[in-house]
Amino acid sequence: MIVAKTIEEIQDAVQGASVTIGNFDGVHLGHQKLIGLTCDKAQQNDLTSVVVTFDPHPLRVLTGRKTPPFITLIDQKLRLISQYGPQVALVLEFTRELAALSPEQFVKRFLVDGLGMKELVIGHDYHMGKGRSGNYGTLSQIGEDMGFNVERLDPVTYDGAVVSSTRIRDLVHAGDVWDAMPLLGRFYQVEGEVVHGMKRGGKLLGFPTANLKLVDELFPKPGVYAIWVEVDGEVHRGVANIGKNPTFGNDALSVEAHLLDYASDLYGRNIRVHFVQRIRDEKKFNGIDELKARITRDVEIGRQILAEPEAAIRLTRANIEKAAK
Ligand code: RBF
Ligand code: MG
Repeated sequence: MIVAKTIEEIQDAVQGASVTIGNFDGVHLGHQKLIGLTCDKAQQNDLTSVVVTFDPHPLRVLTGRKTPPFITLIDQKLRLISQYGPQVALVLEFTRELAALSPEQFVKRFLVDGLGMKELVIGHDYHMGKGRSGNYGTLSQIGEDMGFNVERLDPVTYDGAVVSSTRIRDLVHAGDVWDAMPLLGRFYQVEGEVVHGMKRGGKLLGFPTANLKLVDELFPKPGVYAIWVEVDGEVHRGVANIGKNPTFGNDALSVEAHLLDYASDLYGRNIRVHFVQRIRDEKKFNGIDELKARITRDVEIGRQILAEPEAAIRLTRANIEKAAK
């Protein structure tokens, strides 16, 4: 997948495109289906498949606020999008000037003149342009004038409710990572660099942890989780604690992973943490021995949860395949 930030970079390579456009936060089942259909239409009509998205997220620019925390950061989003097969991702810088364009202006400049768009695939609730005035109806009309076809997909539902970034954010925020998994088609994941923590874990407790460098993204609510940890493409079992370590009274939130059966230290390395299931709330213990005993139990529970890796991995794959249809 080619990643471009401007039309100029790809204009010569893309002469005729099948396009889907959106924020795609989380690259969830609904997004996966949009991207899949965009690729199918490209193949059928001899076009280039292009995913158009924005960075920063329009909400950040338009509200000036930091909330909500997003499910995916841009690099992670692009890596996930690439798994669903588009040839090009165009990441347009979202600015107030861009937001002020009418749908006609935006579509003409970027999608029609820029990419030679012939097919546009949009989600059921898609809106774009100044005052969000571009919707399925107005875009179809613009398409008739400018020579492209618009297809709107019905919402993807799971368990009787629409799959949406908001629903996934709420689940993860509540710690319900296991329930977010089928909506994402994979476990909820965060990635980042391992930084130096409080140095208590290994020596004092006998459970060394890799502390993630925190960036502005969505984390499950404080508590203990069974996790998979990816290090350089290898997958390890682990348990994570998210919280302020009330037993020791830290001020700052930390996200730390204790890897089962893996002893090397991970400082400076990049790891990806997949949250499988929530085990319990974080607690203030009366001393180190009580905390150690409880972590020992967490590790046992973690092993049980992760005992069937194949089954868990098959489950995420099945969801991805289902979404691709
Ligand atoms: N610290 C707490 O104060 N309360 C907890 O309930 C708690 N649970 C933990 C569970 C696991 C599986 C791990 C790895 C750590 C936990 N910790 C908890 C964090 C512990 O205090 C921390 O790893 C050390 O203080 C080193 O930073
Ligand atoms: Mg640590």
